[in-house]
Amino acid sequence: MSERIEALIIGAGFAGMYLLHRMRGLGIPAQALEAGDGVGGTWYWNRYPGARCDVESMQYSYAFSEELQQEWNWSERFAGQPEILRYANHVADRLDLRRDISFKTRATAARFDEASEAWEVETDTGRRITARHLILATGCLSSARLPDIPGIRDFAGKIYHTGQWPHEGVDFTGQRVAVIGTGSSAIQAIPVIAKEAARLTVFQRTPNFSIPSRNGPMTAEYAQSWKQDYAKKRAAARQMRTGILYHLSQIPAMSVSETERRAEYEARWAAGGTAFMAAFSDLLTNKEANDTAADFVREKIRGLVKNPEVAEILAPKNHPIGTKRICVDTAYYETFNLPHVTLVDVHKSPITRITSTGVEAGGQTHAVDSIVFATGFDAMTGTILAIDIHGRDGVSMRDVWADGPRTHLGLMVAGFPNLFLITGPGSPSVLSNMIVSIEQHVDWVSDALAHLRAQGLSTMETTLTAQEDWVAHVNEVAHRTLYPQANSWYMGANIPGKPQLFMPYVGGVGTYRKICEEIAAKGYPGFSFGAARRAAAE
Ligand code: NA7
Repeated sequence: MSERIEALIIGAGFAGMYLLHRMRGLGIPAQALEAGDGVGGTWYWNRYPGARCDVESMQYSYAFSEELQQEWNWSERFAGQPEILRYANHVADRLDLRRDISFKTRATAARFDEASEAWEVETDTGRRITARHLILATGCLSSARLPDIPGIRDFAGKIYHTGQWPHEGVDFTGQRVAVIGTGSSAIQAIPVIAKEAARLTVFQRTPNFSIPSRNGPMTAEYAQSWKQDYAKKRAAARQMRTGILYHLSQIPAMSVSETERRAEYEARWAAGGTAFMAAFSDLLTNKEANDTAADFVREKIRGLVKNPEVAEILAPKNHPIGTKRICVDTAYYETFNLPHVTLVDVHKSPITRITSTGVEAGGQTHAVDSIVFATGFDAMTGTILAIDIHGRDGVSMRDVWADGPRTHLGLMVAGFPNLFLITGPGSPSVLSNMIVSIEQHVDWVSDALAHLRAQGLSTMETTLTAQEDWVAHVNEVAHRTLYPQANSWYMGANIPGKPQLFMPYVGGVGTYRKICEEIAAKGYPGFSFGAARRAAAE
């Protein structure tokens, strides 16, 4: 027997939680399914040592409730994973969300039934749910990926993935540890693991640019400067390119002297964080400008790492700075000065296999007790396609997206009525402050459902033409930037065989919001609606 519900939400991270809250406000019966046994999404799964947000705490939080944002106190400039998870749990308690969330339940398949105009959803617990609306709040980085290295199963020690970290934590004291990968997760984890491990061997395939976080305790003055003016500051952040309020320079890098440029980079390096990339207006569009920022960071790396050969391996040269997710660290480069930390250049010495005792690379076996895979995710599409979704005429999402994701606004897919994506491919999503983008998407979807109700409509879907226009626009805007020059997970390049196209929308959070708002205000051009069958028959 299938249960019936008006709106079914998949995922109880920040998107799923806010959706539940909005649905209640609209009087739309809704429930959420969550694979984990708690709320928090990304922050529930990514419990690796050093996991921390790279958006400042005062900005990485919900803005929809003045009470919530006034009552919560962050302890650090950049909150760590445990604190963000505590915040998520606080919100779930405060809004009494858990009663509508089924934990340890993963959606496995969803089929649109044309007769009833509803989604029939299957789960791994055997529960079946029929829902008028299906909303995928599944996150952009939730399908952790182990690389296809032969012999992984032969390893006699312990294997971990940063994105599926054991809840009880891991004590590496006295161990020989390998970390494979040097993306954001590894860059955060390596300095912390190095403090415990007896030996740490880092396997780097592609070096990444990282900016010091300058993290520290939250001061009462700084917190107050936000809290007393939250509404205004949040409104300003929503108009920013990244959804983060910081000083975004309007000056092109090459329009100032080298001395001025350096001074600006030095100031941003000293201030710390991703605002480094906002030092000049054209760092992501002009290669010559970008080179000046990249050279500056490479110079810093050479200054921080004592062994010049190791520094050279750590200095990224194969992509413009910022075209792979810029990392934010605490003492990452300095960790390679420690005598028990070794860097292996996988580019020169490829990993050939995992043996029972360690990692074999470049003809040498590195004996270890534990291997940490910090090898990333099947980003943006992996978790959506893990659900076997069939829309009108039984068409499969996996087929429709065989050459890469196609959406209208990252919100809907042609042929899949009443299926909404939160921060889907084609929206700013991972290029932005995720909570800002989540709130905007949830509000847009909630308004759309309210519109359906008010008009007595039962289905909403994007037209194919609107979708194809949006896909072309996303692509065109991306190719005006340097982003496509990197083999990044934004491009799907980290998954062998995954179609390569630039998935997030680089047009900016403010611009994107305006487009979405205009569409809603004009009565949703580019979307088609179906009248409720019963109403039509009457
Ligand atoms: P990322 O950024 O995808 O990083 C994964 C890292 O793992 C990256 O350095 C990869 O090198 C490396 N990798 C992947 N497969 C292999 C194999 N087979 N051998 C060696 N190295 C490999 O994931 P993160 O978890 O760090 O960060 C994801 C996002 O989460 C981050 O941007 C934040 O938004 C939060 P490659 O670059 O592919 O050569």
